[in-house]
Amino acid sequence: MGGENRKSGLRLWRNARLATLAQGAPGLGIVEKGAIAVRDGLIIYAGAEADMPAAALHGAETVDCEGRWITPGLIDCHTHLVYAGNRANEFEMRLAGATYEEVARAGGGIVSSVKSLRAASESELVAQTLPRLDALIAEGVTSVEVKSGYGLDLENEKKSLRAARRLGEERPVTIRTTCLAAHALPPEAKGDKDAFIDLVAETILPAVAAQGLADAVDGFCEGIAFSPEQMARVFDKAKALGLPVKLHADQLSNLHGAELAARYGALSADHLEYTDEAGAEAMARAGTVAGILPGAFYFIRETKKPPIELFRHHGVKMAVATDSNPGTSPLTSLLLTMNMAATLFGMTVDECLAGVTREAARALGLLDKAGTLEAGKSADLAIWDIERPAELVYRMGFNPLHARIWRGQ
Ligand code: DI6
Ligand code: FE
Repeated sequence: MGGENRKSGLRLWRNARLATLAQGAPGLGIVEKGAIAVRDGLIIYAGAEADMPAAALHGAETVDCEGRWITPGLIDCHTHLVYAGNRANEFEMRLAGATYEEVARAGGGIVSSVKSLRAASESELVAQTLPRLDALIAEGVTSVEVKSGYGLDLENEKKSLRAARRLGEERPVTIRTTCLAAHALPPEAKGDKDAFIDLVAETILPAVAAQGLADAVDGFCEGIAFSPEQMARVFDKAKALGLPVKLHADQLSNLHGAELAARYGALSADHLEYTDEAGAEAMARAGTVAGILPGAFYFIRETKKPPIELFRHHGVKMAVATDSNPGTSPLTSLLLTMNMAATLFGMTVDECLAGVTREAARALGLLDKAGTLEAGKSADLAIWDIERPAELVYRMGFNPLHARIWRGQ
């Protein structure tokens, strides 16, 4: 019996304190004397140890957590992790007084990362990205969204998405890919945004969809990028191809990107510094998650904060993510990101922790598989050497991860 259970991959983590983040549970869904049972990589029980169906677990491979806290594995639901080189030079320009928009208009910005990415092979891209992914994984991250958007032509967008998929073969982590071809105008488009949007909608998206390279479609709706009308064309095509959408919205100005995203039933609208009440209402009605990205706000020294209070008031779910990218958020710590969301935006500990677990899963369309400690979900766990969950948000630059479990391993 015991031997059979071992063979069937039955595993038990006991003597733990759980922050289940279970849907409908108050706060963090805390269980003080908890246990988690896992079979074949899926959670079959998460709750009070005393209530566990003990007989069925006889002979399970058991880990005594010695009172440590277990949360769902963390989820980074917005990254541009795949890129080549870096933009430390632009950081120095900005320190000397240039703004992010000025650097972009002077031919730096996203376009300089496009040059570097086009010059790199797929294997070089993977090799350059793995240290960033490893930094996330070291803090208990078990799922990561990865966008393209530095290729900006068919071959290089496909190369980026293939590199992103390969990350999930190189490391024990769930990767969700997003095609962000509508990120910036490449030099060869010679200023013709509409023609480039044609290329995205008529060539890049269909090819990427046909090859199964993207799980979703994103765009940058902004004065320095694409208009709401141009993004709508991209979204119409994404919908026709059966791909969910999301949007970089209202980051530097209010083009009503939040409403546009909501109109298309977007999984999430992200950044949102300039979103107004109509935008928050539209997102609430559509069930579009707000992706809160304090790393970019901090790094480009934005002063306008996203309207957290409006999101709360209207019941918009909030995810928290690194936005890891070479230009505006060279950040590979989801723990530090939570601290920023709390300190800079006034999000609570519970909101921050939900933002990197349950709400991040929702923002990726993964809530049925991950993001909470509930039976039926993937056994993605983070086990922490902490006395209380607030420590995960409170510290800066300290990693209390004790162990990380992905799909039961
Ligand atoms: N908004 C951002 O903050 C990043 N992309 C986007 O659409 C910036 C990406 C970069 O500067 O490389
Ligand atoms: Fe981004």
